[in-house]
Amino acid sequence: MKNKFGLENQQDKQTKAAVIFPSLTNSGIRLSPEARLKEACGLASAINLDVVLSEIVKLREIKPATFIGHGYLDKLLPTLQSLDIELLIIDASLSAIQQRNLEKALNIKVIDRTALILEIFGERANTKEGKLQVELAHLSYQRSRLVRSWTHLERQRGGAGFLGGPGETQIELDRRIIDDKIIKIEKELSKVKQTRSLQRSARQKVPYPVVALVGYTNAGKSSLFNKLSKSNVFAKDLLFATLDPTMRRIKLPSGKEVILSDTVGFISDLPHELIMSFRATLEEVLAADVIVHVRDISGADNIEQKKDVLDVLHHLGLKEIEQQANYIEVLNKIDLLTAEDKHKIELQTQRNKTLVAASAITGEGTDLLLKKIDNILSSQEKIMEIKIPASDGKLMAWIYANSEVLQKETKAANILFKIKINAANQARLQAKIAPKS
Ligand SMILES: Nc1nc2c(ncn2[C@@H]2O[C@H](COP(=O)(O)OP(=O)(O)O)[C@@H](O)[C@H]2O)c(=O)[nH]1
Ligand SMILES: [Mg+2]
Repeated sequence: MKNKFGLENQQDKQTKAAVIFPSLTNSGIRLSPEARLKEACGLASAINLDVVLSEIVKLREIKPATFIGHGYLDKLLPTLQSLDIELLIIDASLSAIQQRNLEKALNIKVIDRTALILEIFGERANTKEGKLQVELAHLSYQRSRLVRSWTHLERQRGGAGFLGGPGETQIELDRRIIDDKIIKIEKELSKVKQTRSLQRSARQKVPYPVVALVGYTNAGKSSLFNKLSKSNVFAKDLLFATLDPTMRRIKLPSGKEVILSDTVGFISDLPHELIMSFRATLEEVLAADVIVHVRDISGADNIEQKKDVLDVLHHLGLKEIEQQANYIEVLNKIDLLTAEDKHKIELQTQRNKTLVAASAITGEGTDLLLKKIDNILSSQEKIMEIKIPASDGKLMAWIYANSEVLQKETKAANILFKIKINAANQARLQAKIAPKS
C-alpha cells in the first residue's frame, strides 16, 4: 500500500520527514528563522508526518540548480539515510527544476512550502467551495511547473501516490487537460458561490451548537482541542471522532453538548496563490455559534498574528468579531510566562471579559473557558412555543436533547411545547419544522 506521499506505507507507520528552512539574509520574512522552522514542523505534523530532523540552513544566495548549495547537500545525504528519512520538506518556494535536482542529489522525495500547505488544505477542506478552491490551487501550482502530476488528475489516471518517488517515470502532463479542468472548476465555483446557502446547510448538518477554534499554526489549537475533549468527551461517542478527527462532541459544565471544531491554522507568509483556498477552508467558521481565537501569548509575534486573524475573519464576513458576544480569545501558553508577565495577563483578563488566560498543557484556565462558552450559549437563549405532530418522535427527542422543556401539552394529534432554546438551536429547529421544499 502506498500512502498519500506515494511512499510505501507499512501499517499506519508515519512517514519520516526532514524539514529544512533555508534562511536568506534580507529575505524580508517577518518571523525569525527559528520561529519559521518551528511553524514548518507544526505544519508537517498537521498532516501526520513524523519530523525526525529539522534544521535551519543559512544561505548567502539561491543556487539556480538546487536552491541549496552542494556543500550542505553532501553533508545532508548521509544524515537522511541514517535516519531513514523518506520525505524532505524545504520551507521555501522551489522551481520544478530545483525540486527535481534535489530529489536526484538526495535520492528522496522533496516538496516545497506550497506543496506542503496544499496538502494540509486538501485534507482539511470540508465545504464544497473549500474543496473546489483547493483543487483550483493544486491545478494552478501544477500548471505553473508542469512537473509530474501529484493531484487528482493522476489518481484518476490510476497513477501511484501523487507525490511519487524519485526516479519514477515522468508522466507527460497535458496542459490542455489542466486548463479544461481549471475552467470546469471555476464554473462550478461560481455556481457554489451563487447558492450561498453554505451557512445554513453547515449549521443544519451538525445537530449541536458548534464552537470553532481558530488561530495561527502552533498557537495550541489542537492541544486545547485534545485537552478539552479528553475529560469531557463522550467515551462511546465515536461518531465525530471517526468521521472527522477535527470535530468532537463535548459536554459543557451546564450539561449542554457542543461540537468542538479544530480549524486549519493560519500560516505566516502564506504563499499568495493559496490565500483564496485558505479562506475557503475557513468558511465553516462562519457557521460556528462560538468562535474561540487561540493565541500563543508567549510568542514575540503574537500581536501581529492577532491582527492577521481578525483581518481574515473580517474579510470572511465576521466583521468586528472582537465586539461580538460570541467571541472568546484564549491567551494560551501562560505556563511559559514569567510570574511578572503572567500577572500582567491576568490583569488584562480581569478588565476584558472576552479574554481567558490558559494553558493547553497544564489545563489551567480551561474550566473557565468552558464556562464562558456555556454563558455565551445560554445568553442567546429564548423562550418559544411550538406545535409538533405527536407522531414525530424523532423531533420530540431532538427537542428534549437540545432545549429545556418548560411546558408540554397534548392537543389532539399535536403536542404544544414551551421551551427555552439558544439562538443557534432555534435556527436549527425552525429548519426542521419548516415545510420541506
Ligand atoms: N508550554 C506550552 N506549550 C503548548 C501549549 N499549547 C500548545 N503547546 C505546544 O505548542 C505546539 C503547537 O501546539 P498545537 O496544539 O499543535 O498547535 P496548533 O497548530 O494551533 O494546533 C506543540 O508543541 C504543543 O505542545 C501550552 O499551553 N503551553
Ligand atoms: Mg493543529
